[in-house]
Amino acid sequence: MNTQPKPKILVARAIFPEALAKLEESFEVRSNQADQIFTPAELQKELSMVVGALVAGSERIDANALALAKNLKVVANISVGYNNFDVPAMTSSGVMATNTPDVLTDTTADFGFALLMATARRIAESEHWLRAGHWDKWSIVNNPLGMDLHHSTIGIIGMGRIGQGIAKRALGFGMKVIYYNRSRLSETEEKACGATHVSKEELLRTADHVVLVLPYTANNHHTIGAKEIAHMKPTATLINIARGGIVDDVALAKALKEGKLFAAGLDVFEGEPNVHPDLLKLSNVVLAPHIASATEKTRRAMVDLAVENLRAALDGKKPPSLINQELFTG
Ligand code: 8YV
Repeated sequence: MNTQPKPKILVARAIFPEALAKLEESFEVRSNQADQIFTPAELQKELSMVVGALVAGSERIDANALALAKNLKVVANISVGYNNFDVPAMTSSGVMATNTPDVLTDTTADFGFALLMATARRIAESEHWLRAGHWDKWSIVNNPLGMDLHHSTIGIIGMGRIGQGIAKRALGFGMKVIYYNRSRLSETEEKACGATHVSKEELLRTADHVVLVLPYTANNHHTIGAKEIAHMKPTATLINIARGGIVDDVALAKALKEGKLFAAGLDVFEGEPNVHPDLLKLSNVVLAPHIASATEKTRRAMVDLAVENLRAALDGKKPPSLINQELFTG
């Protein structure tokens, strides 16, 4: 019989019970199934007691969080975006950082497209109109009239896996696809999604629908603000499934209110889970609570990949989605 004590890990947010039960076979798990988000002081204390942790976007892993974490080897994010990680601080503390790419690409691209359709065709607003009893007042001209997707131009900012997934869906709608990305795709990749690389300004000026799918970094803060919105067509829609902070929410609310943009669809917000009150007052914005990856199948796959990353790191193997590669020397 193995009498070795099981290594201690932290599961910082609620996960699927079967995944937790499986972890408990190999680890002593400090779990947070009550899902009360830790304060920074609580997180620091929790991390000081474990060798590995599963976290989500709600946990900021920085020098402060790591200050007492003398035995910590790995923090596995249940998320592809990792702007909640201070990667240099993790690397200098010798803590492996991992994320969950690929498993959520199609689900997130589906949602980006759904949000675009809901926004351009005013689906949420129409439902409110129906529920408010206005249907009997319908007419050819007095319906919530939307904007077409088919044969329009979609402009995608951030052309990674999810951006390319959205482009491929857009092709099925006969849309012209233009994109702006820090580095241009290869010719083969561009061909696969029928996409043409343009400057950010050209994209903003010519797209009927602008979709944001870029990762958040300090350099990307307010990629879309008043100046950028001023370049856009007043008939255009803006979709943000990337991260809060990429759009200046105050400038966006002002533009939507003043009719400088047709509509916006937002899954992410500055300071979420709070939403700027100016956005809450508007009818030409579709608001979603950061659910782009939220299907049961995909959330399970994200948890499973995060667990795989954690187990590999603690077994001395290379985690499949290691971010700070320099920490693996094996
Ligand atoms: C997560 C996400 O729901 O993967 C991402 O980058 O934004 C979402 O899938 C969220 O970050 C929870 O950790």
